[in-house]
Amino acid sequence: MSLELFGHPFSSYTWKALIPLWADGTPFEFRQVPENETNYAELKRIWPFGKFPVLVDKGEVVAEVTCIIEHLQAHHRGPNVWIPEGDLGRRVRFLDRFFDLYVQGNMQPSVNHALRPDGMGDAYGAEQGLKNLRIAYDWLEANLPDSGWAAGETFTLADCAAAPALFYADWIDEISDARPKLKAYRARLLAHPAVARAVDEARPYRPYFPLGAPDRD
Ligand SMILES: N[C@@H](CCC(=O)N[C@@H](CS)C(=O)NCC(=O)O)C(=O)O
Repeated sequence: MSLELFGHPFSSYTWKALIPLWADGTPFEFRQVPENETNYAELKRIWPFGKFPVLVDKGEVVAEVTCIIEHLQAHHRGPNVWIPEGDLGRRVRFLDRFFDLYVQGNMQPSVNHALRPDGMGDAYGAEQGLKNLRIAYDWLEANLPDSGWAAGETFTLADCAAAPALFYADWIDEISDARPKLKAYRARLLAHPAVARAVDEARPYRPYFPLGAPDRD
């Protein structure tokens, strides 16, 4: 198989790569890490940071999931246009950065704090992250469209980033009825077939969630 994806079914950034692969019907081999020692040793050989996902395309190593999606669009084009041309494409790229940096980036300190050994956490960082996550929620509530996807009518890179970011962010700080547009957008994302598949395939791993997975979704 020419395409291999190293990742984990519960990992948010792995979802971001799986969603476009599945939505396009692109064949690939999934190499789960870190539990599979052979796969993990191979991942660390090709990408010494050991972070995932990483795509390997006939020997070419592509890290960073936004770059993976750009690579898929350039070399394994399917029915979806992940990054359109022009102003729409620039909006898509901006929103992709927004979901990675301002949503995932601000929820991650809470997860890190919970994962660290006693006395080694960063309660202040977690609290600051939560404060900024709520600012990100407010920004999205004010700037998301009432229907469709993050950047308009088509499902793009921005939505691939949004789906895992909002799925897990809601577990850390629930998106309440006070933010109806954001809540409805998250629900539309979870109803997308590729996202629903990611949610289902991650289900067995929910006990791993360090803050305790809520009984919803
Ligand atoms: N900036 C990277 C982030 C990748 C990342 O942080 N992945 C997490 C899993 S969601 C990971 O590899 N965690 C394990 C580790 O840091 O060793 C991307 O966009 O691909």
